[in-house]
Amino acid sequence: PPSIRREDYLPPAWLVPEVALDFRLGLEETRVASRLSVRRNPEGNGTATLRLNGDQITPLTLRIDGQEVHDWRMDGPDLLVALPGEAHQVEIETCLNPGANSQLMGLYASNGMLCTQCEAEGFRRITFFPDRPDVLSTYTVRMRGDKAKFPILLANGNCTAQGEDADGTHWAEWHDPWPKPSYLFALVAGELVANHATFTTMTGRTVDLNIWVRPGDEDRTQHAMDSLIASMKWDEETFGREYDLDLFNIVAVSDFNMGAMENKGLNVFNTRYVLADPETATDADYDAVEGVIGHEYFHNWSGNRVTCRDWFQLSLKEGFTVLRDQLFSADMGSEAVKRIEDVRVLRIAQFPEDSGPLAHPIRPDSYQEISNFYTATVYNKGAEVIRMMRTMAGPERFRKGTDLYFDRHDGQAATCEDFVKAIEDGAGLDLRQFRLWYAQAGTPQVGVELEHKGTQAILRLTQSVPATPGQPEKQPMPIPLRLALYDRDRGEHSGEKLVVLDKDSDTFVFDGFARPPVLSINRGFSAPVAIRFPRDNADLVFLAAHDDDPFARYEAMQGLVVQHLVAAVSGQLDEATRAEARHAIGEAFAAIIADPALDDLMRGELMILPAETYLAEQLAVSDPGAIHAEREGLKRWLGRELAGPLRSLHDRAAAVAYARDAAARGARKIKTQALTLIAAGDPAEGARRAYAQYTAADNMTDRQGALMVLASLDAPEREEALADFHRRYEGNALVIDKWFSLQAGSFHPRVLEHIRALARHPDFTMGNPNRVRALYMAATANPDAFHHESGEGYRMIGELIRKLDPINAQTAARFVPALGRWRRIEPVRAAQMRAELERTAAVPDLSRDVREQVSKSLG
Ligand code: HT7
Ligand code: ZN
Repeated sequence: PPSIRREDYLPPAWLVPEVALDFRLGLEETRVASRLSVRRNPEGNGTATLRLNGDQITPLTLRIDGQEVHDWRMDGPDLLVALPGEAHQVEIETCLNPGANSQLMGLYASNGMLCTQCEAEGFRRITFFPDRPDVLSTYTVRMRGDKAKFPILLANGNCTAQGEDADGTHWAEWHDPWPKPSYLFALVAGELVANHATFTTMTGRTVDLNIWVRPGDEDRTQHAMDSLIASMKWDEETFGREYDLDLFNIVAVSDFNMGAMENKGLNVFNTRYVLADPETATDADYDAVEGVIGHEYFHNWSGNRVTCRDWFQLSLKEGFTVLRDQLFSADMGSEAVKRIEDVRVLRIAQFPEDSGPLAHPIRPDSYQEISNFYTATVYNKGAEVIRMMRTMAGPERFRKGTDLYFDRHDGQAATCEDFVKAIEDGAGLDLRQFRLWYAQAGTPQVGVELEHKGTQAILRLTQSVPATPGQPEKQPMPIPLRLALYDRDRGEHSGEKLVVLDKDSDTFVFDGFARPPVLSINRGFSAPVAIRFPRDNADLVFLAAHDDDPFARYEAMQGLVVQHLVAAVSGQLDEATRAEARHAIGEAFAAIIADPALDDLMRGELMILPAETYLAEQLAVSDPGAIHAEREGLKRWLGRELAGPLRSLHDRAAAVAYARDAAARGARKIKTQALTLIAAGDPAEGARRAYAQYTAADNMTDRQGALMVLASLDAPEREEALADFHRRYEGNALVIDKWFSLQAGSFHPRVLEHIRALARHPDFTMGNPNRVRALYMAATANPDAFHHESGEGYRMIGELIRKLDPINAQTAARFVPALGRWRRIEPVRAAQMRAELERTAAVPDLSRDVREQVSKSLG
């Protein structure tokens, strides 16, 4: 398939100021009549040909200014028609079968309900249109359908009229006054009930809020509603952004390709990010609901009021909105814990992407299929890049920049360059060199050396940005590093500093140190870089115990373990060094368990061992089996060494009653962490405690945590608890997803056999992305399964991709990057991974989504 290139951007030749859509709704047949008012764009190339994008649709009729015409032609999936004048009315009819739409893009059926997903290019599966984000139109939508099947009819904006007829149908008309690109169009029809509330905006307007779900689910929507109201208030207070319609609707659907969609005034959500109650949702699920509700709501300004000029600018809305949702969640809970969680996600999901065959800048230069670019790089690294500007400017000046951005570009389709310029002008920063962060892929490696001479601490920093596909040479980028130098006797520092490394290498001198200080660097993870700083265990133990930056404290703990495990898997450890490192780690763990100044949420973060993917990232080529064995070996050792303190911790946490406050959530977090280590050290004791935790649980966090531990054990309690869980939650799709994930993610010796059996379970279906992800994403993330030395895990994922591709290409393509990492894996496994990619590449009718990912992964 051809690549679309950023440098080829041309403004649209024709604009569409107004659109009227008329839907006759049916699950098997929906008729769509569209009327587009089109006019020539003075900034376009003057062509008389109007190009209307389509995808798997054909025009039934085409009228220009009321007259049926036949001299149109198709150019592949697109419809071309020549228009003589400056402005015309174009009317087109199409006919769709939503029930047969398994790709879940465009108009589709989900559990008897009709709904749409148009980002990025789904609108062209509904009707012919210039389906590009820089064509903004006001929409009027009429829809008619069987009242019994579709009692609720929703679209963007406000409902302006409705009625019913004697034939059992009813209709509604919706009008959205805000011009928007087609990707923000939405329509929903079905049997739904609402949790309703109101919000009074900063200027005193009342907004009606509805969260629509299937009857029976309404009791699980209050957390989503509270999160929505908190988001609306937070955006007013933090970014000065007020909601701009009288109505805000959210609809939850069970079949959805991603998390949620920010359609103007009518957000559509995966049920997973709406429904929550203590019995069925974990604390992590609650946090995810809050974060995604906030994220979609914040898009109303960062995405909808100011949208993207073209899809290369995706990070303009996604990177910025992720930053906004991260700041929101930090304000709602623990800032320190949220930062650690966000960095963990970045390291597990984005760092491997940035160092593999699919690496791309946050503003890509080309793509074949845009759906493949909804990546951790565009989203999470995009957020980090904007966060760096905020760090350099400080929050107040950054706010001046964002105010200027919203003022300047309200109602426009903007670029990343527009954003940077507004921050530059509003915050008063010079961002000339900083723009490289938008253009260069790859995670910068920052080398650190600290020398002590007389009373001076001399800090030497170097940077190198690795070569990535299509970018062999890189230039140095400005890297803001927050740092502190600790007096190791007093355990204090004399103030944090911000240095900006903007050259290949630089030296910074700090005076006033009689003894060599301990360096705390990249505090708060001020830059998304990899720090290369080999250091003594003693310094790391010092920082893990003393650093007043919670992230740096976490980082020291991680460093201690990473340094040890990387040396262990590289075969560089003699027994004495292993014992010394384990001792240091054990001491640091014991201190964390005992530290009365720590809250349990933070204690829980400090006790999380680095992920295996992050460990693999430290090595040019890794053996996943060796990494897994060493990491599990350390867990076993910690479980035995700290058996007493871990049991006391588990007992203490188990005595805390269920509540949603931070203290009780912290107790639940450390409860399962303690249990995991106890089980590693003593499986019989682990099984006994886990089963007790499972049966006593009055909430999903405890129940899932206990079941997770049991799922990895070869104990009789395992089968009993798994069977009970399935019985208890039969019919609750989101909880049954957990049942699939827990088993696929387990370290049970027969995990691959279990996964094969689960794929044949009557509850498994390829038609529901949540279920597919529950089983197979968990399997892909499980080194015991995916990297099994037999190669069976790779074969399973290869088969999945090929089988799923014709059903849901977007979801299938998301499994390719795991196989695409073959170059970084030891040769025997690498050959097996590559073979699966080649087998997939040989399939003749592969989707564009999978084809792009596979060919780049092999290339
Ligand atoms: N902006 C939304 C993107 C999205 C999407 C993209 C491709 C295919 C399906 C999709 N569903 C939603 C989600 C967001 O970032 O808010
Ligand atoms: Zn988004």
